[in-house]
Amino acid sequence: MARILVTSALPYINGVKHLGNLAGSMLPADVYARFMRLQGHEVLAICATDEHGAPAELAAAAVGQDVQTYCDEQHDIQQSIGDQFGLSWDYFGRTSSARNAEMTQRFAITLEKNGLIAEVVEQQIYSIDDGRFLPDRYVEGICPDCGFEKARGDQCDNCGRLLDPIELIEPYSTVSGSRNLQVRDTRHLQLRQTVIEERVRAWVDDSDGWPKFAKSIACKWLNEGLRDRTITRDLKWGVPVTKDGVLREGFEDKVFYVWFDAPIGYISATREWAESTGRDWECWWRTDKGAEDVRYVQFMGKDNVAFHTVSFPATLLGSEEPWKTVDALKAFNWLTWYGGKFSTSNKRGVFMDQALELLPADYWRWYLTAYGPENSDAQFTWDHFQISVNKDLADVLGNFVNRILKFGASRFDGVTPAGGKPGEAEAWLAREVETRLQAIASHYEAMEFRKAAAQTRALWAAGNEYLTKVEPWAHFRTDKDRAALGVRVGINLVRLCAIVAQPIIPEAAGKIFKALELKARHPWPRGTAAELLAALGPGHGFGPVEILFAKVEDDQISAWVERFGGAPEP
Ligand code: B3M
Ligand code: ZN
Repeated sequence: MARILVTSALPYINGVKHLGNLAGSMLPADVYARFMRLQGHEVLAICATDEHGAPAELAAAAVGQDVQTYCDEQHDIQQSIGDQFGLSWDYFGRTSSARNAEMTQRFAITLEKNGLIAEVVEQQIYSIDDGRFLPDRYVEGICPDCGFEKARGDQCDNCGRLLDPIELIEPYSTVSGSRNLQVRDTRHLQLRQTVIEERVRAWVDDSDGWPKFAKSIACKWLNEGLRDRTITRDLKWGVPVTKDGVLREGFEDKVFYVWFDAPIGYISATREWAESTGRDWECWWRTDKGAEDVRYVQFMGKDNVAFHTVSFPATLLGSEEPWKTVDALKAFNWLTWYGGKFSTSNKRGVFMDQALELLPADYWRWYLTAYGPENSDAQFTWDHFQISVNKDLADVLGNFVNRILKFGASRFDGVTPAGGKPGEAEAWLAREVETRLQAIASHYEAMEFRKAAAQTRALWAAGNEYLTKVEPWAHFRTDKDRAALGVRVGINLVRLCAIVAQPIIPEAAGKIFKALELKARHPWPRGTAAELLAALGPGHGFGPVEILFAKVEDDQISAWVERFGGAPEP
């Protein structure tokens, strides 16, 4: 039994997340955590809302709330939607917690002691009409690279380039729209990544467990050479910058940059989990306190990789303290909305709360795992969604489970019958079960979620194929033993199909277990296929299953296309 720490990129607080956010970090983290728990490992799954910085301030201002109230509300909303999606975090924290402020300040002080933080004077845009500096998203203008007219101060959404606000052409304030701006000097702290570059490089080179995609992104950044990075901002909302226990002189109106305190949130959230449950947190995070045998796995979208493979490790390694660093980092591509962007700011696409208004979580969990943006971008379209869930969930899984349970209930009174000798069909099925179970487990181990889903579906498909081979309904009158065997083996196969479905569609799996009069959760199957297919012997009761998955109908799809649109805006 291993100890596995799972974190998913922390969702920004600025509104309910869209399906792309879910597919690229929170959902695969949950599927992985669930699988590992079923394997008997001790899993700690940590997530939190990422609450600081310009995005939070701007989102609060847009709805006329003060930012603390806004964050309190949005945190609860995201937590509740996560629960409804079955995201089984052990703890869902907040980066605005007192713990996180304390840990962030402590890291900064340690890094400074180690010569890795420098105070510098920088040029930033100051708005005379707003009476404030305009960091990051507080300023927009024309992208110097591609000419896009609404490039943000930190990044151009059109060409993806990271920007410095003073590079924008014809900048204006997003607070007031004012163009009455100046470039002024302002004092900031920089993390001297250039000093620690070689250590980070050696650490990345050493990492052999990372999936290729994440590693290639990390290497790309390292090859371009690291730059010192400003880790403070002229903002009010964030972790205050302290020194010797008081606000740092000259930094009274500044806070740490959101990307400095957010990953530290993984640690502080673990600590809060420990404090609230009377557990130990250091055995998860300090290699001198037992964390050297933790396997730490991170999940995130590709745009977050640099922060997790370079900046955050620079913080951890630079502290010269024995912090646990990531062992395997799984990065995802984009889920696109008809080839275009899902967008929080433009409300384009389907958001997590809306998705649950349309269909239960398992439909989305299945679709986003089986067809997620894993090795390339993946396109969400309503048609593809409809075809996929109808086929996989209703036709393949639902149909198999329903057929056998219904027939068994009507002909064998809802009790697994005795009789019959396993033959060729059962031998074929046993081989099938053995290969699929092995494949599913090894794909999960390798964090290949689409492949794990495809093999899961293949096992369900084997169920239908088995029934076609043995046709218990055709033999019921002429050879009752033969029909009995088909039903008994079929029911055992239903059980296995539900067991392997648990990581992705836990609710449906639970319904099947209930119909089989079994407990709600089952560890990963162990034993030979023949044993597994005989796990429920004669005399085991079962009932009909509630409808597992209703088909998504054409008129539903038309209504949703109407409501959400069916193509990206130009
Ligand atoms: N809040 C999510 C994002 O960029 C960002 C992740 C932080 S992880 C420490 O979508
Ligand atoms: Zn651009």
